[in-house]
Amino acid sequence: MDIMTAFKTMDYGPAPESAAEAQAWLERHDYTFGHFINGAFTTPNDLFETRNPATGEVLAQVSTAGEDEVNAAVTAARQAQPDWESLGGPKRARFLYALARLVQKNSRLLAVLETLDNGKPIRESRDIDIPLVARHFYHHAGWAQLLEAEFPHHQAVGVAGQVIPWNFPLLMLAWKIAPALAAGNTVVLKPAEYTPLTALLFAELCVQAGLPKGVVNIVTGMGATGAEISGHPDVNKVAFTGSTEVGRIIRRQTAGQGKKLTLELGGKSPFIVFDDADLDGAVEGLVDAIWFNQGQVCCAGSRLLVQESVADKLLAKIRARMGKLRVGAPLDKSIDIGAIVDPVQRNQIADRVAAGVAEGAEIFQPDIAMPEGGCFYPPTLLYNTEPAMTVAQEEIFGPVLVSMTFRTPEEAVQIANNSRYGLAASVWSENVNLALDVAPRLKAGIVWVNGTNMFDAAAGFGGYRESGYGREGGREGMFEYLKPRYASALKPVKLVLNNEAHMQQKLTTSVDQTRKLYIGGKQARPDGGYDRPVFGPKGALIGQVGEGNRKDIRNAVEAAANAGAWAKTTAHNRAQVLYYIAENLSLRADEFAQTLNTMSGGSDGDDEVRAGIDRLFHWAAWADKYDGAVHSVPIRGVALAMHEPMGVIGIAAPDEAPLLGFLSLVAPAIAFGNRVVALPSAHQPLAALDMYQVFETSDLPGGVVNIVTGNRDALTRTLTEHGNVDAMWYFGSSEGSAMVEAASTGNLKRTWVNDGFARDWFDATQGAGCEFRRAATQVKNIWVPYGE
Ligand code: TAP
Repeated sequence: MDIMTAFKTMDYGPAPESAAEAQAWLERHDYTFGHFINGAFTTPNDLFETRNPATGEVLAQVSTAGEDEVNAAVTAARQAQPDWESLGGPKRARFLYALARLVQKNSRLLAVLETLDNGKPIRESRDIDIPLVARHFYHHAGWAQLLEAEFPHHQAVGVAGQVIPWNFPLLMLAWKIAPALAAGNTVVLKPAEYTPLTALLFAELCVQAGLPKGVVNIVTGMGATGAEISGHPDVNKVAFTGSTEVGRIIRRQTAGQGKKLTLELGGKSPFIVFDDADLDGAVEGLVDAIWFNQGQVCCAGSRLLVQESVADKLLAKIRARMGKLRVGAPLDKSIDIGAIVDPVQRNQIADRVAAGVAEGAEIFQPDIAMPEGGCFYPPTLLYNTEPAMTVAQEEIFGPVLVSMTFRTPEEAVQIANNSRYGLAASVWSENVNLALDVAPRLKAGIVWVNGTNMFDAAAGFGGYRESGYGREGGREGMFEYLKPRYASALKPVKLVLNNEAHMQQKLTTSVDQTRKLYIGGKQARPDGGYDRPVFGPKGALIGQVGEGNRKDIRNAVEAAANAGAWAKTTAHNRAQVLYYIAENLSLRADEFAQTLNTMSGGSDGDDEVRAGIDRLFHWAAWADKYDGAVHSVPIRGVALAMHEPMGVIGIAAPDEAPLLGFLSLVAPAIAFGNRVVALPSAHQPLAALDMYQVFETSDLPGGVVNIVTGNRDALTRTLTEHGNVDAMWYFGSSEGSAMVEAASTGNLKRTWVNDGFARDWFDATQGAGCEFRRAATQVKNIWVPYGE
């Protein structure tokens, strides 16, 4: 083509990136790879192929790790961990810094290899994925440097088992490995079967960086290999990114194993366009939201919600823009949309689109050139859809935008939140008041205002609801790889004489007072109409409490859910109520001490009441001081990290310190705006129950704290399985902890359990440390770029 013709047509010419270096690297390895265990590659065995999805050609053969290989990797990580941790943060920082430098030095090779293996456009791997990988290692070199000062009283968790998906192979590896190493953990990581190559190249960089043997181990394989890692008894922490379905399996598998768990799962993120938005800007935003990485992005803006008055105009602009998208060879620098990772995925996308059309959605696909061969799918718009349709509820995980309309901001929020997911959201409006009013109301871990898909190592990433829990990046991400130092020294809870056993005894004494349940701010008779006796240490009947059942739990959860105004009241008001509760408890201190002594047979009830009052003061003081942050992210604008309440928290209070334990859990929960359904100590419930009289006189709105007694294990299960409970805290036996973790899988609620260990509730760190603040809140990051 001559210059004049090119000028007249303004067509893009081909601009292919060379694959020669990546091919040479593959050739050096004879196109065959073993696992990277204890600092060296193993002899390849049990091979499977990894292919270039753009052409279908086989790139290399990779080994499948079975039980033996995973054992060897975990053993290597275990042996390396103590020395790695005791190196100290500043020395570990040097290694992380070296890895960051090596990623930068090899960035072109890494980008090309990523594009070959995954099919994503080289523009994205070169300009987004790999720079973010380097950024992640630099950022976490910083955390390693500052660890002792910034995370006092904490230590590494131990060996981290990490399983990642195929959509951002090296970036997900960086999100997992960098914080783990910074905190002093060692790792065993499995990349996805479709995209193992950059992880194997990264293993070589670990050797070049002089990383001690066994600190990083990479094993390849399929889902079964992932399951070997997540279920391994010697793995202390599991970090998983992938589908909600597999996340659930891992939650169930690890229940009761005492492992720390983070799940970064799927999403169906809303992209909300108000009528005053810059529509052209929003269209470009959509290109990034849903056609970035072929839409194979967990936080893809896959649900377009557009205000009805501008819907036709915006959809016309979107159609026109779609007609200009270039689908083609991913190594070509001028294409927008590359290949879908595998034919299995492409077929799944096609099936889901067909199902949407069958459900009544209308479809638009632009008339653009599609490559011949390879695994490609055209950019697609499904419109005239309804919020209840499957395509509006379930991930398609491809370049498919599903559009619907709304009339008012309230309706936009309602439709946006009508999802089991809660990963990200994007809000488009030129009215800052509107955008910043809507952002906090969206149930999502990340909200972008007039932007989308902005990521940075300094800002935590992670979801609400069934998009998983835990954050990756930032200070909050570091906590996921640390545990409090005192945790290693805890002793198992002492088994107390079970109240149930006493119940076989004949009731010979009568008591004059029966404590009721406390639901919605009112004392309530249990639904079943039965009471249960409470016995003193020598078997004497000392009181009766309500025999609550499933119905009572449901009523209590409903009351808690209806008390949502508590989250919106000012922190100052919440503090005042807590001060008032403390004051009213202190007026009745002697009476509470007497009840505690009667229940325990001891004489130190007054110590516990005093400590309980202090605890209430402590959390009253904190109510208006747990500030968020403004992250230092590389945009012209701000990323605001806000601490939001979890919502409704179920609390099964401990047997040890039955009043102090109860108050130590309920007080931080309500201080930060949560509502609570609490189950007091099973065998010493009376003092905690008497708190309802204190609550009633302390201006605590009805429904903020609800108390139900009865068969604690059965009530705990009902509470944990309840779909409207957002988090469950359990302090009891190891069996109970396992049950709670297993039963939480329904709505993937956050759990906080004691694994059967007793803490010292009188101790300031164990009974009121920073983990209470973190358990009571979740971080929402709101990105607000600015400038004309
Ligand atoms: P999954 O099928 O869940 O696979 C993720 C990883 O888990 C892969 O390495 C997979 O191995 C492995 N795996 C499969 N079954 C397992 C089991 N029973 N136990 C342990 N590991 C197991 O997800 P995917 O299809 O690769 O990725 C797409 C999903 O990831 C989407 O839902 C997306 O939203 C989500 N995602 C979320 C995020 C964040 S940050 N929230 C980021 C990226 C992706 P194989 O590769 O061999 O199957």
